[in-house]
Amino acid sequence: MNLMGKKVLVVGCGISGIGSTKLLEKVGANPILFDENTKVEEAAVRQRFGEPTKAQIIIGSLPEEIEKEVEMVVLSPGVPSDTAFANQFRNRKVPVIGEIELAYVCGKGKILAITGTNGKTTTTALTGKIMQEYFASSYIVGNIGNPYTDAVMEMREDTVTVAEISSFQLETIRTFHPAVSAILNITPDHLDRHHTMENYVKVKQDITQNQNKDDICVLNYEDPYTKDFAEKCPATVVYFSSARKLENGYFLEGEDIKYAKDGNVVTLMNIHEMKLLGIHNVENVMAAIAISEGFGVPREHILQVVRNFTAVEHRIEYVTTVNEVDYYNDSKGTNPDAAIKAVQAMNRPTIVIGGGYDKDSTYDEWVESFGDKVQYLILLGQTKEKIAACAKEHGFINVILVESLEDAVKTAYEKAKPGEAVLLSPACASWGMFPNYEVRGKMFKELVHKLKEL
Ligand code: UMA
Repeated sequence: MNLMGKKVLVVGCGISGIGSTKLLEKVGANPILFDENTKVEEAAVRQRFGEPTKAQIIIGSLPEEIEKEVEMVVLSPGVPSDTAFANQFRNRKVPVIGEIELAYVCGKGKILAITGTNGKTTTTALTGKIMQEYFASSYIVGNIGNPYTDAVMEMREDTVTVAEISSFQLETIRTFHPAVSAILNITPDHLDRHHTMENYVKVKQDITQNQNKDDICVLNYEDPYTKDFAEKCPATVVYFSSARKLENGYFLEGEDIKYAKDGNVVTLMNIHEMKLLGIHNVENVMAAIAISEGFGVPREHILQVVRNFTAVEHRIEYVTTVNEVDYYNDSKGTNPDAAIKAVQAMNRPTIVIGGGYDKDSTYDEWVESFGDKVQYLILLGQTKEKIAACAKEHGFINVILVESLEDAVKTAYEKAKPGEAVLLSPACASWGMFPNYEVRGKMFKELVHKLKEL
């Protein structure tokens, strides 16, 4: 794509918008960075560039004369692609792409791309580590928190990029073509953005849209949406399963992870050799092994990295112990399914801190998963009343509503008995109270560490 001299409108002044603008300047384009939120401050955005920029920054509304001159639009993932704003450009035949597509067309090397409702951060981090310790040049990018565009200028022909790709990012790909893709699972999430489950499933499957049979797509045999997708998938499918023996693919049998080819089975490792906990992490590990072997990395190298790999920050992350109570940060538990997995991973009475931004999720299954394990549910944010009503319907009455994360931690501290656990696992996005789940998780950890001073 020749971007030289092109007037490109970049929408969203977050890390993707800044990454896209920097990259566009470096490849000779003429970017204009735009954000609809009037609370965004131009000076602060310029500071976040960390280097001088000639790009014009517009906050609030876009002047008509600029709108008319735009030759291409790059959307940040948080900007929905089906809005009147984006459509006015499409109507004028102005290409509208996303940050991932921009990075892909400007980048070099091979891409391994991972999506799914849950587990994608851990799988991406693990696959990335396997690649980083094997190849001379490799990057871990995408929804994990490192904009793909930031890495592009450093890329070489032999670079291997491991990308965590969200459904938001998949809305605006066009030629993005991973050598290996993975769809780990699909459960309801982001329905406020994608409107229907059907749309959400379709957009996840779009990760394979430019793949062919020379490429690989790793799918979860135990998830109906991903299992059935094999029939339509344009790539060669490799399955993994945590629940049954497969004729071909990676599977868990007893405590062993095994691989079968045409019914010939070899044992790869015992799950107790892993430092990661929980069955969902066994699935993430199997997916990472499948992706890496599919890409040609030797098995022994892969297994060595798996054995040493520890949990990702904000994903059932142990924080500390105060008064014999263990505190866990699962701020990345931003939907009910992820939050259920966190409850399941706890092996003692637990106080859960939840609630946040409303994504039109339902919380019944989450509350049902509490059983006798969850002692109290402390709720904050936009969804607190909705979740409290749901808990009541299911007969769970130990619900406490609070106004802030600080109050939530204090309340949990007061209620917790020695030997119990406190788990921040909100089942909701952080938006509204925090800019992202990382800020929420970091604040939780700070508040927990402060409890030691009481
Ligand atoms: N904005 C507009 N118009 C809109 C919507 C947003 O102008 O219609 C502006 C906002 O005012 C804001 C900016 O866009 O200033 C924010 O852009 P963004 O939301 O795309 O945020 P980034 O900082 O660029 O971060 C994005 C991802 N954010 C989202 O998808 C919401 C990050 O994923 C990702 O790590 C980053 O790109 C790098 O790739 C976060 C996330 O919550 C972690 N992802 C969701 C999830 O995991 O569930 C999908």
